[in-house]
Amino acid sequence: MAPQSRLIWSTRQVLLIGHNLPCVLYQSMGYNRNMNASRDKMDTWSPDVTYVIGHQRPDTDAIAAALGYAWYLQQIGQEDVVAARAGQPNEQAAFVLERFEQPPPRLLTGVAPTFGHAATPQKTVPPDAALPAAMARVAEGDRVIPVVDENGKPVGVVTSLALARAYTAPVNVTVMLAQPCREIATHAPTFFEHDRISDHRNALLRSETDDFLVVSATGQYVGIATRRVILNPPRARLFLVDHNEIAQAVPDADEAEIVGVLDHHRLGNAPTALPIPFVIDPVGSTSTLVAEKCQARNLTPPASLAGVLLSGILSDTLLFRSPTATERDEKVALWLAQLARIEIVPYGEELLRAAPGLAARSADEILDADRKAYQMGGSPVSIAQVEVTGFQELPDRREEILEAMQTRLNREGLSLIALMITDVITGRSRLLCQGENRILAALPFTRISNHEYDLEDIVSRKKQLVPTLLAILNDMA
Ligand SMILES: [Mn+2]
Repeated sequence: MAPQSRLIWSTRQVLLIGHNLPCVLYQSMGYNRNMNASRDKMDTWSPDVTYVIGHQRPDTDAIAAALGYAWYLQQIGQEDVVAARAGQPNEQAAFVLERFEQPPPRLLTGVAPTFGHAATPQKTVPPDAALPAAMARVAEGDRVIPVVDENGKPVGVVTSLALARAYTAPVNVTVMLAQPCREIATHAPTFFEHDRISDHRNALLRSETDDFLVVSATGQYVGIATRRVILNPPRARLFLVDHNEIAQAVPDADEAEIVGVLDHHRLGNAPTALPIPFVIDPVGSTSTLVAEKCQARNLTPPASLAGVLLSGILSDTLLFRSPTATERDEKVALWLAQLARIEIVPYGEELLRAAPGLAARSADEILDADRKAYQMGGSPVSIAQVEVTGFQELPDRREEILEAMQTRLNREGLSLIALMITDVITGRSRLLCQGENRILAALPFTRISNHEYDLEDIVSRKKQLVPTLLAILNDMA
């Protein structure tokens, strides 16, 4: 038996499994084990599928656009397209899925290539098999032969080098041929199939091994991953809808292949290796763009999908009251409403009321569900937005929310943190602010009380509030 191989790199945890030959399992470094364990088969991505996926903390438009555009791509003949989501749909999006009896898009919690993606399920030999069994595998072209016991657990690998040595050893040929594989099996570095390759890349570059064993969470043999494939693993194929910035995308999107973008937000995408279809069109919602694509191809979405797309438009445009709404949104919404047999105004009011309000949520949830970071005149600024149906719950929660804002201001070293509270029924907003006094003093809004301002009919963060704050902070810089 070969000497036990040394640990090539330090790990937080090392497990010993197997019985004949100790097999070292390298666990993730600097990576939350619980999070890893929750990455079960359910949300493992496949390299053969294109995922149409919206931004993190999906709202109605992100969910609707993913479902709608995946359907569109399928209709125009693209195979293996799946609608996906980067998290739990918000309450309004959940209301829409239930209202139109649509299953939610497939959840992806991360799209990093894992050892499972790099593994090939090469044929194995049992530990007691005689050497010719392994020799036959080499003749078939395998470089290493996994030795796997009756419980499906690998006990090592037989390399062609080890076989060559056994065959040239000065022993009786009959004895040599009867030797069991386990006796010449050597250790191979072993990884869990759900471990991210990028967490181990540096260690892999330093290792001298070319072949690695990959096992399931319970230690069962999954396959062999070669260094060549590990260093250039299959990537998840993502078509981004309703966002284009990697920072807002599903975790590890920087390790995926972005195959297209359909969006209505500001441009903030990293360069791609290949030319891709990339559409940013400043209409009221991405659902509008999806519906227009269907119209251009004479495709009629089924009533339920039309209802979902209509919801995306009504949600993002606040029933066309937002300054982001365009004539194109209204026009395509009429078409969808007809297909879904829905009256726009009463349904739209019902949809907007499906937002959870302030009373039902913690201050942390209210602040962090939809918060975006900006640099303004060199100062770090964070702006959250929450939709409500009336301000009646605000006085009760005001002090608690302001305290939670102060915590974030200090913790994140911000110059300003703001919470825009938008009444989607009346189309008016309030603003809660914490930050440097010189900034608060320069705010051009009517002060209602300490740290609270009346934004009147401002409802759009990106089109109204951000440009106003940007002008103030740029002036100060
Ligand atoms: Mn949108």
